[in-house]
Amino acid sequence: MNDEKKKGFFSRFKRKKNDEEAQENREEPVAVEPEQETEPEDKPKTGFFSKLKAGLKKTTDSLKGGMDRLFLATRPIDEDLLEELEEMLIGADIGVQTSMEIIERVRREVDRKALKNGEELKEHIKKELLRILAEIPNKGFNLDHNPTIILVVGVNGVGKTTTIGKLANYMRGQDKTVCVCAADTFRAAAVEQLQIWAERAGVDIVLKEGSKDPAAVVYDALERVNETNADVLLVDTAGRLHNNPNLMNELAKIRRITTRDFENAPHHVLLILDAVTGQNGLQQAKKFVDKVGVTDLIITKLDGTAKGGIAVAIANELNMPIQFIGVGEQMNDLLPFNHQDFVNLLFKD
Ligand SMILES: Nc1nc2c(ncn2[C@@H]2O[C@H](COP(=O)(O)OP(=O)(O)O)[C@@H](O)[C@H]2O)c(=O)[nH]1
Ligand SMILES: [Mg+2]
Repeated sequence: MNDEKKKGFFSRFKRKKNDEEAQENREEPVAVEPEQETEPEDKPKTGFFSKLKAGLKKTTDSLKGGMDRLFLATRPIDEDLLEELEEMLIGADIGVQTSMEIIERVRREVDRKALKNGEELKEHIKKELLRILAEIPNKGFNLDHNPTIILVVGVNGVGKTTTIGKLANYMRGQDKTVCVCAADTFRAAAVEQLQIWAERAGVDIVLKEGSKDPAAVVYDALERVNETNADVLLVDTAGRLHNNPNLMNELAKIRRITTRDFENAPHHVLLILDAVTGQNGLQQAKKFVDKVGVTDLIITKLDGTAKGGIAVAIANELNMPIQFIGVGEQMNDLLPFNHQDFVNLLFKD
């Protein structure tokens, strides 16, 4: 594990404690069942890696056939191979733009005879994907502000409420006191759903029975956080269609309210994206980025798609860091995103 990776990992949840404790956090990012699996030798034995592996299984299974054909030491790099490679990358939903970018660079390497065969090509592709992900500006998902105010946004059904439940649980595991705010007042069921998650995660919740005014609920939540000195406030929001101007105005209003009460708030605006929706989600995502000042991404439902490469396309095309990924519906199915683990797993032998 190199220093860059360590740094990225630690900066996600910077704590003002000593390194030893930080190391403990790194060992157990989420409480997961240990599994009987062989992990790469350079990996610490944590449930984290096997959970990631299980979450990406559909994608790795679908990539495997192509890799077995393409990445062979005996296979010279010619036009046929590059065409198949492009197909494979686009098939994994890495996206046309990102795939072309990679192929372009591969061609350059081939031209200067730096790549001789499929095996070397595989290493090069991994390097390219890592470069793409590493070049995305990323301040890390720190919770340094007291309180840290986090808005969670995205279209309907992408997994906002579920992810808030998982995040609340995760942060509690980091010894943070968390409060969640039910500002999706659009549907009554949304409030109930968040209540269930808050109970599961054992965190405080602010809601307003029968209210149709999300800003009013947020206002109450800010007051509560002030009173209770909670470390983190997670605000759930409604996710009607991205092209509904009212939703964007509502989100902008929520933003303003938090800024008025707390310096530099909101400290994170998390855009939740559903991996199953693939490229379609990307167009919608751009609207949120433009309109509500998204700072970080969380990609959900990676367990439900064979096209997990979408994570790379999304991060690259939005030029935004992915902080977590969702790999299931349970509380522990949220993993801090680490691009090295992700790329290594996609291109594992
Ligand atoms: N398989 C899977 N399902 C998920 C994940 N995240 C959320 N879901 C499911 O997606 C559906 C919509 O989630 P919800 O949180 O209500 O979305 P919201 O409308 O954005 O708040 C629910 O059935 C969740 O259980 C994930 O990472 N994997
Ligand atoms: Mg919801």
